[in-house]
Amino acid sequence: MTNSEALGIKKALLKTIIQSGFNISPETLDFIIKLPDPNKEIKLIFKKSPSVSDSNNHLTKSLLKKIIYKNKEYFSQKTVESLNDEEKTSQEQSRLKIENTRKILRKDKQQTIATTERESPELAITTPAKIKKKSQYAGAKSSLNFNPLAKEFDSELKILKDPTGKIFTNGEYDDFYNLTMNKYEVLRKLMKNRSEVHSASNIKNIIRIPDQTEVSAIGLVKSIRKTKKGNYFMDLEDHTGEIGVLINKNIENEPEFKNLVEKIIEDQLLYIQGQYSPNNSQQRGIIYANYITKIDLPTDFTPNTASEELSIALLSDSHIGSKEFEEKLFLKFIKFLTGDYGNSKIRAIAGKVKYIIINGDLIDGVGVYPNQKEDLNISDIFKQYKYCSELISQIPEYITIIYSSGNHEPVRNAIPRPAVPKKYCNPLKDLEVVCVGNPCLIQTHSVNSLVFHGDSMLDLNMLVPSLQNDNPVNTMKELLICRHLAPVFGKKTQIAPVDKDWLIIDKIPDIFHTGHVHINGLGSYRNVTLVNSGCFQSQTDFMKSFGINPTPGIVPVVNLKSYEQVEFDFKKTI
Ligand code: D5M
Ligand code: FE
Ligand code: ZN
Repeated sequence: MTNSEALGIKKALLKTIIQSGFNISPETLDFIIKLPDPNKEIKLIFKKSPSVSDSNNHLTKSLLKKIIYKNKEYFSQKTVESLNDEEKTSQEQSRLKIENTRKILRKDKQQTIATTERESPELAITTPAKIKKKSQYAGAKSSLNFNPLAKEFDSELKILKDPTGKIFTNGEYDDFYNLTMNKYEVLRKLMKNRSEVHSASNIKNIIRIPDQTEVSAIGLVKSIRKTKKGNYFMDLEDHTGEIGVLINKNIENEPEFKNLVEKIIEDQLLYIQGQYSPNNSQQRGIIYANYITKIDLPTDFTPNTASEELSIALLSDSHIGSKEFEEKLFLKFIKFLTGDYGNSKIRAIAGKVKYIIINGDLIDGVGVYPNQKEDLNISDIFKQYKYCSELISQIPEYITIIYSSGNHEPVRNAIPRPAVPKKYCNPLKDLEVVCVGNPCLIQTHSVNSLVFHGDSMLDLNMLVPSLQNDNPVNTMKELLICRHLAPVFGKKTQIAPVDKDWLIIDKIPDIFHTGHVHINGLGSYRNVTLVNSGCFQSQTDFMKSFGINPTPGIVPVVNLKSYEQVEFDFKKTI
């Protein structure tokens, strides 16, 4: 049989399985394919599945074995024998796999984690941990092949800010007006906290001044353009009026200002100091700016730290249900969490993971973009969640999972977004996954993480030439500098007109976590840890059309005590 024939059979079989309402892992599918008559056997498996009590339409390998053993008389001799053969070889295979992992880990010079340490024989892994539903897992110490530190500590999670249930809107003009006023007032207050910003005048008062005078103002950028002579001209407005501001092109000789000016876009709040020149030959007076600043972060920000050596794994954009979902990489991540992956050093890091944040696009959803159906292998949203829960149920119970909504979740597209309603993600709720809105601020063991899917980052990257999709950390920095998660209004990012601006970064987070771009990045800015998660989905035609080269399978883990950041690239290491 050629490879393409084998793939054809596999696809047809998968279709039958999904159409029959079953979810299946690739491992189980590979096993079924190898049965003497897979098409016949699968129908029999469906028929006999109710005979096994934990049959929940998730066709895992262990369930499959139970069904076959329990109904031996119905299945062919060869099928039952193949089960026995499988049993014998599986231990050997898992040993080989682990050997292989270690070899690759040692060879791979580019890996983020040093694997020079030798594996101690007593820690050698023989069989993968079998962790079923969390409720079944509780107290099942023997399920884990290592002794995770995180298991010793209770979870300390607080949701500090969550828009869920507080973001109703009529979509009327008043709502937009209130939103803008609230944004201006709160940002202005933040700007005034800067030591050099104490004497800003209302614009209405500035335009009444009859003589040339040194002035300062705080306003939102209404428009900005480059003049024929290469200077910048902008209209700045506050709640009292509007004024023209000229920024001399010579500012470009000062790198610090050039960097700031080239990133000025509409709707940002600025503080301007300069010489006001009343209306001479011009229609109205203008300010010749000699100093400009955005709100920014203070230079002396000190992050909160956990008192224990626990850490947080930051995920997003797994797009479960998509044909391009990288399930194998996701399963490797789960193995990492259960201590079945890598050497003792890697397992020590895995054992510290106490929290996982899933920052949106956990599922691919349905009807998110035109013709999405063609890209899905699970086209029912409930089944997508069921499949998610099958995967997530394998994560050890002592890890707290927080799930925030992205643009693929079954909630509104405009930000801020509420948490996914229980009716969709019930199986996840059963696993005690904490569902929250987006953006949200959460506290884990004293450390505050600002969780934002990242919708607006693409707008910023499009408008500012020096910001690019393949370096999301720079865009994240800019959001912090603007102290706003969507500093430009009216572009691709849909912003809901609610009366309070949930997108203002008023409280400085210790960790700032985004996703959406599908390209991972790690960094820091003024002691704030910046993480863009990347994804678990390989390139779709949709991404290709936007020139996005995704980086699937990389998981950043941040230590909550030391802020040490480690990236696990599950694509590289096995
Ligand atoms: O976004 C998938 C990828 O595609 C991600 O890298 C963002 C990018 N994307 C999504 N929508 C757009 C638009 N409208 N323009 C440019 N790039 C886009 P996801 O949210 O996972 O569907
Ligand atoms: Fe996504
Ligand atoms: Zn997204």
